[in-house]
Amino acid sequence: MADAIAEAARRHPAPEGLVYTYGTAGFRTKAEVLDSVMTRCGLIAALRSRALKGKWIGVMITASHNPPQDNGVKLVEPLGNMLQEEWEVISTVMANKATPEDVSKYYHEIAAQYKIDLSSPARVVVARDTRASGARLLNCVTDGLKGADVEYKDYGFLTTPQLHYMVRCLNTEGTPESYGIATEKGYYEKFAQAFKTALGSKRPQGHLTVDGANGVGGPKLTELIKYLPPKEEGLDISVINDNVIKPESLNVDCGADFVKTNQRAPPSSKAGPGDRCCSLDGDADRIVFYFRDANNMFHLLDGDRIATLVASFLGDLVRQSGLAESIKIGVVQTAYANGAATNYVEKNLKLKVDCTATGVKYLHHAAEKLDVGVYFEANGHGTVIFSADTLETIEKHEPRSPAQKEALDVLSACINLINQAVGDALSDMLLVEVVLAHKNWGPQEWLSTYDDLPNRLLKVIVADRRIFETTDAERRLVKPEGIQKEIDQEVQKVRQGRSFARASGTEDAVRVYAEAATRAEADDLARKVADIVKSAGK
Ligand code: 16G
Ligand code: MG
Repeated sequence: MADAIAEAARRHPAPEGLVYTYGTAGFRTKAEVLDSVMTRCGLIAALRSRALKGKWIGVMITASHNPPQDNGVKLVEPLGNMLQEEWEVISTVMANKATPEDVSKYYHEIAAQYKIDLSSPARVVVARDTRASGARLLNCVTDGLKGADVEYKDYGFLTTPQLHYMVRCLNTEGTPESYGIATEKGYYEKFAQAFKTALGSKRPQGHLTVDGANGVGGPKLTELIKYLPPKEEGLDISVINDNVIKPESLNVDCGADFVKTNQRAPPSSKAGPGDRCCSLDGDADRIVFYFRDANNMFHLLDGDRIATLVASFLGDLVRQSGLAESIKIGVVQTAYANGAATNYVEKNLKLKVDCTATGVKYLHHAAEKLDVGVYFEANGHGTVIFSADTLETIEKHEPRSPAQKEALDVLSACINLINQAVGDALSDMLLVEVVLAHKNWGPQEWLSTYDDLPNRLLKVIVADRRIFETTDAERRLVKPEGIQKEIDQEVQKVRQGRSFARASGTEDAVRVYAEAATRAEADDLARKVADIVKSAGK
């Protein structure tokens, strides 16, 4: 009998001498060397679905904020979360098999090891961002899916969070946990309705400019706007950098990563002083806000700010609903969170803060242990998740006054407005707008809640970044030996100093972060620590 698995792999041979790794955000590299990886991800998705009794598994073709010539792929678990770590390892091994026969052999080995019935149904959903290479790579994926005899749905272009949403909807259809209707229209209707209910009688002030990074988020937002209340009654949005016809402009001089890294607005932005602006990344799972003040000074409102804003609002709602005794809110950050943000959450909001390693899956995992887990990376990835018990408590709660009822209604609407499958720039954007409208705040009031400590992020190129091993949520280096002590000594020389170095999971470099009481001290500390890393990495 012909071996359909080997046949699929043969159609897209692996380039010689390349090593692939399923990293923090899946496989991600130059699009031209990804064909074989895509086909094999199709095969892995088939195995994963069969291992989970035919549940829908997601395959997203995207390279997020990377340059236009890159691409990537990530797999999505049935409830919309990221692929289990064990399967990341399996994916990595599969991606690095040399020959079609090796691929087929490994496919059958995994099936045997996990007692997977290869004749049982497998279901997979696929979507992609707007990169030029997407169509070709999609064909590579579907060749894998056909080889493994998978029932699949191709949603065409979607944002990453929309794909996560589809996966969760398909797997919960017709159950009490039903997450929504698994169509784009279903997505827009769900979030638009929740936005309207969460706003209640409040109206967002002024105008919001949204930078779509010339990626898939732009056209999807334009679609979403059609479902939102008209701008006279709701949110007045203009979308910029939404040119997906020119894929070479993706993430170029625009998008969340550009704004966060350069600490300035995209050059194309025409927003005036005090106007709220936000930028999505190339696959719209990340968002940062910003504005210019009356003196033309640029101010960034990043993931830390979204987390503090949302945590404080949810805290108020829980208290006003009479639920303060039964529901505890916690905030999850990474070491990149500004020290002032951490301090504000602990001292002012009086909420617990957890710190995890970098990467959405680590934060998500930590947030799952909380009643209400608000998790955001400073770079703008994040969302809020509510435990099953908490959802039940909220649902069963009998308000004792009209004020309690009003707060409870807004809280319930916020739960629907938040994409709990994964951090979603569009959903996060609407949530921020709801909070600002309820607080009657503009960006200046939002910024005034606390002052960020000046900070600096540097990238150090070393011979082999893998020699840098960390502990304590990446805040301390255990290897190379002795260098943490040198870093500590530098940190002690500046006021309110904090610094750490960690190997990047997405680039061949070590990242150094430093913060201190003044700009000069932060810059100086970052430089010193970068020097320590450089000499240790020679
Ligand atoms: C990936 C991660 C992001 C993390 C970043 C760190 C996901 C979806 N994305 O983009 O969470 O902040 O990597 O990059 O998990 P780095 O390791 O190069 O600093
Ligand atoms: Mg992204």
